[in-house]
Amino acid sequence: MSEPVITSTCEDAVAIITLNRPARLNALTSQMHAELRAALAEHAADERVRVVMLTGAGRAFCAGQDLTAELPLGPDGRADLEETLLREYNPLILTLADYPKLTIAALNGPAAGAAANIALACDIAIAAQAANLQQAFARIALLPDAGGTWILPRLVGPKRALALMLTAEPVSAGEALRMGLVAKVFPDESFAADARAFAQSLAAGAPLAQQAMKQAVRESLDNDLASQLNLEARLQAKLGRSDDFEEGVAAFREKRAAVFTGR
Ligand code: T3D
Repeated sequence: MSEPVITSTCEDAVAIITLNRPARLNALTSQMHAELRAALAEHAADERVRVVMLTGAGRAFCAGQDLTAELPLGPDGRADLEETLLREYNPLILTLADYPKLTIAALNGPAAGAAANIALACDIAIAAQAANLQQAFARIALLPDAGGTWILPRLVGPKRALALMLTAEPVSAGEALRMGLVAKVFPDESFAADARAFAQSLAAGAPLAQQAMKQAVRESLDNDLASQLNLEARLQAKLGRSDDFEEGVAAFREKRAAVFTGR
């Protein structure tokens, strides 16, 4: 049996999945996809886990699809990339979009190709100063996949998205912060500890409210204002009946930190 290519740990409500092929800059293979699917399913089902953080071993987050792996071939003998996308990348992006816990992409270094779009599919991305995001696809005569053509125009606008795709230039951590692609940038030396502390702070939040925020933001992309106001009212009605709302208000009145249970 081959050695595992991801590691997965869980501590204090935070699960950390680490892509672990540092000599190949953690490039994605079928084996890595399978292990990633299994780890995400395991953490989704684990009641202790509130936040799942995805990061990379070594100096990179991930260099996208492994360009040295054997490609599936179509009947014409040419590479059949659709097969890989339908089998591996598309289900991963849809899993992240609907994931029942908060997801953080912790960019310890470069995120290139599909990896950049996997990072953007997580709920929030944070970066080390040395990290960058690169729509590297144009360099190998492909278009961005793994949801890149869907999410980038929504995040940065169609013109800027197309420029990032056409130039394939890396976006530095600082620029990604200014563009809103990442939420925080931490120093390289303390990144692992800072990322864990950030994940812990989110894990201390109210899970039902966090899930409702994810749902509301996602649905806002297709809703008009009136529908979105109704959605907010429906979701807030549910949250208002939660133990966590009572606890949040009690903690405020008692001037103490709230302890949320997700009920
Ligand atoms: O099924 C399908 O294929 C469709 C799906 C496509 C999805 C995609 O993700 S397509 C895009 C694939 N990714 C890329 O095009 C990025 C390729 N990598 C790079 O451009 C550069 O490596 C980086 C900009 C990410 C980092 O550059 P640098 O100079 O810091 O490192 P390096 O020297 O290029 O890489 C270090 C090693 O990792 C090197 O191996 P070596 O020479 O030391 O033995 C390099 O070959 C290897 N490596 C880097 N990226 C990949 C890779 N090996 C396999 N696959 C890679 N993607």
